[in-house]
Amino acid sequence: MSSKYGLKNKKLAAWVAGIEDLCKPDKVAVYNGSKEEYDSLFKEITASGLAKKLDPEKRPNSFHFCSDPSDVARVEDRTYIASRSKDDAGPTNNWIDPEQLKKNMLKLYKGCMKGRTLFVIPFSMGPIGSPISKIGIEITDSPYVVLNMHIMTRVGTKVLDTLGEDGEFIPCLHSVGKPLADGESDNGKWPCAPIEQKYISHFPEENLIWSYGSGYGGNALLGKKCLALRIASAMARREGWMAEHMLILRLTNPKGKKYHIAAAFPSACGKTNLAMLQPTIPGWKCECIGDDIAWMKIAPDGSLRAINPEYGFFGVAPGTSVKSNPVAMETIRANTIFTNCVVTDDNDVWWEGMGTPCKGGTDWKGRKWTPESGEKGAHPNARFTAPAGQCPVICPDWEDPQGVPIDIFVFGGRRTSVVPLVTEAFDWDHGVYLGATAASEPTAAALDVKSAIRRDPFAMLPFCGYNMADYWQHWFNMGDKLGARAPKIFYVNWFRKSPDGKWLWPGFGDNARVLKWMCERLDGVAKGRKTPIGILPEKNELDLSGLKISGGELDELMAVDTATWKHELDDVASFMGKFGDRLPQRMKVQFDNMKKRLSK
Ligand code: OXD
Ligand code: MN
Repeated sequence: MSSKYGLKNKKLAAWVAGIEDLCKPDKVAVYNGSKEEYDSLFKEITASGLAKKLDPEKRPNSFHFCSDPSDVARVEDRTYIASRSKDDAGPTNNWIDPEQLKKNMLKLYKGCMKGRTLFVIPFSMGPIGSPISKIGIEITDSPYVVLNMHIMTRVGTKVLDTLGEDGEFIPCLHSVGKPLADGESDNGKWPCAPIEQKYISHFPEENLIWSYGSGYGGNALLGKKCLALRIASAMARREGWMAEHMLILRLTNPKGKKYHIAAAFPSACGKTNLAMLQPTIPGWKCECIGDDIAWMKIAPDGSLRAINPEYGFFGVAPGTSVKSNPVAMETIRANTIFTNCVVTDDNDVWWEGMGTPCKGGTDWKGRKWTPESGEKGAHPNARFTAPAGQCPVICPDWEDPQGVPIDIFVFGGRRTSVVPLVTEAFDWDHGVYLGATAASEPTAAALDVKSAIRRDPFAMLPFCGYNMADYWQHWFNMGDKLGARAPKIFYVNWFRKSPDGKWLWPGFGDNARVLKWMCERLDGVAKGRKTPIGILPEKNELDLSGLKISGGELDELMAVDTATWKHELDDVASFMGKFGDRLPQRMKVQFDNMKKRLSK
């Protein structure tokens, strides 16, 4: 028997009925994921003024949204991990008692969808039917969310068919938190709730997500950061797999040998650029599998297999140009949703750092704008949402349900000093230490930029759904299970500067030279040299052919200064101290070993 909305899954039918009763929408619609439904929803919301259709000659089938100025990014202070015990959330997460949180949020949810449609979005994170994939259902009252989820995940009837009558799913409840009075409409304005009413809540012990008050990005597209990282990381620990904030790429050498690399970097360190890298070294080819999240399981043959659970890219627009990322520019040429960019007078999009001039248009706040206006036209976190399948260098196996075998893990951050271009970990445990101590400098706006570094372990600081110390232990455990099949681990820093402030490394396509060295280490071709912090390339091992870089610059790029590294250890010690006796013993051993090596 199916429910009144044709939902055959019993748990789903009961959940939808309960939420309808609580939130009191005017209508309920189950999103079937067809092109017709996508197009007709866009027709409706362009007519309402919420979205603007861009010139189809310049940007076919693409749309632009302006959000509310109070709703432009992930809100980390309003993001909660509600486990029963505070210690299980750990010192790096915002914790609230789950009972209390539910009480607060139920009050907000009561009648919150009045005047709106409640959409039910069935979605799969990962190829439908893959042994690594998971099914989620998002209930939302935001058409913006429906349309973005259509691009970012696999949605619709095919997911419901896979779910069947008794299948398991992760319930994700979302509301913009702006009920409408009788006869009231949004009048084309982005609906959301004030900041103190925004909640992005995770209940990892129940695999449950409740989000209220924000319609933007990771706060509202619940498949991404909420499910695929925070909830999935907690599930992965319980079930013995890995959910990581990592891009995935395939590198092929001139002989046709393939290497698969998964890399974790904090936000604003060029993850999407690396995922779409075009090597400058002849004969090497790079293909993209994912740009933000990797789910990995140990296969029966002992290899670690990774899938990209997403179906699209939700990328930062400002700074994306033909020079910085030509592949991304090609990916977003059509069928793309833009948010908070400039809409030009000739009805295309533009942003700062696009590399082309703009005479004028409408800024992200909906005001007339010209380059002389004195303010940025696009919000710094303006975004594009584009189908991954449109990426010209998408790997032919990106949707392989079995995933790709990972050979190399890379961690990194943005450091203008101290950290060399590339370091290889001595072994798995040392690699876990490198990931755990990853740090980055903020890109701008910090008052004391020189000393301000943020420890962002495994780039998971805002995304780990449980105690970070237990997460490190999980990494040690995975290494034990993988044994000789464990990927090699490296740490990179593309951002080192000379004392007079010059970038020492060209970055972008030239980063392939560093990846090449990693592959050669894997194959035992490059020898490397031991230093107290790890293995660095031996002189002449890095392929610099055709690059203008002096011997002196290379020495600076690779320099390991023991005094500054000892100083760095003080900061690591105070960070690790936060975790008390939950800190894994093996992490303490790694710290002590590092200290000993630096004192020799
Ligand atoms: C993202 C992030 O948006 O990591 O992907 O902040
Ligand atoms: Mn990310």
